Amino acid sequence: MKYFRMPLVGLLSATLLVAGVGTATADDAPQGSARSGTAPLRALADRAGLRIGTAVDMAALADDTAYRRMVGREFDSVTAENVMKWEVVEPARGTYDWSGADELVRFARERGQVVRGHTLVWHSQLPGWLTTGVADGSIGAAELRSILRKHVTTEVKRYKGRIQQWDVVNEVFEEDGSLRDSIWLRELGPSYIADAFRWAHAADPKAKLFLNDYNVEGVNAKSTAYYDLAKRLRAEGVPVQGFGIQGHLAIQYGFPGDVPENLARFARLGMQTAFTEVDVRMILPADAEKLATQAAYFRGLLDACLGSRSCRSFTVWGFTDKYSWVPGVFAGQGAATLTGEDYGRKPAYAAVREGLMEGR
Ligand code: 9MR
Repeated sequence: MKYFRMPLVGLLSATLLVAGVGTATADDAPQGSARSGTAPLRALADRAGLRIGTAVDMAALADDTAYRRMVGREFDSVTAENVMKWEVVEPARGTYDWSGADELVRFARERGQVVRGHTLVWHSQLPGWLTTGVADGSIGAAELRSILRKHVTTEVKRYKGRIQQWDVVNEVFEEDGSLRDSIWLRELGPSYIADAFRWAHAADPKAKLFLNDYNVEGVNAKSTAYYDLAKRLRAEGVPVQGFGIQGHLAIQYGFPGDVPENLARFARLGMQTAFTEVDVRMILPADAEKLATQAAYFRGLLDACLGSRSCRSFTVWGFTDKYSWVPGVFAGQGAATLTGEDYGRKPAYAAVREGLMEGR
């Protein structure tokens, strides 16, 4: 079985040669052949038995024609970057806003794309009414549990049959492998995790239900905590089918070790794996060497996925630097995606393309 067709160093010099290749065409008609270099990523991914996805920024989708065309042309899986999160869908208690999520599901359906649902239970982007109610004691533990149950059930049912994979719980462990301190753990105890999976499964028995986190690419304390949790939950009959690896990397921290081994151990549990939010940031300004390293990192994660029969979905967290979340959170860092702010293809785009062409 192949994991890395080329050692990272070899790939690095190879990608340096192709730096600056082509520009994006803003043409969502999937024309062209693999050989001429114009076949969209989704056509190549299809041949490799993989879904290639992107997070979608709904404001950009509405306002930016080039962005909209590229989402349709290049990808066959989409994830809502924000519009399926709790603070968006239930801004006031009992008042729902599904407009963005509905729009994305419709967009995907028209283009033959699957949807990854993101995310049901998280410590972040919770509605104010919920966090305030818990903080001031007006929402107690029993009520909080029924609020969570209602949230999971309502959202999953609404999109029943239209979501391929749901990120049921997101980022529930600390780096050392202890459960993350969150309102869910503090108020409900660790059983909220199994409960969330059971509720989601009852609402849509066909959706594949995922754990999802960052810094879990390789074998480490955090990914081992997920492995142990998944093993235990599955032994108890809890419907957990997938392990989502976000894949937010930074070239200054090095490429994570043991990625193939990590995927393999989840596969041995009978689980699916997926890369769910891949981007590779760098300290700005970008230069040819950094972009080549970035390309090698994208390729390293993609090859690990292609090398594992359990991994059928590879999603990037945005495909253009124009709308990337990175510079807003990590000052002085960015250039983390496959194309520049003008949609010009970076070496990382070429590396992903070549990886898909080589296939499994
Ligand atoms: O990209 C998302 C950004 O627009 C939001 O402001 C942010 C809020 O926390 O969430 C970002 O997406 C995150 C994802 O939902 C979970 N994993 C980490 C992602 C990057 O922060």
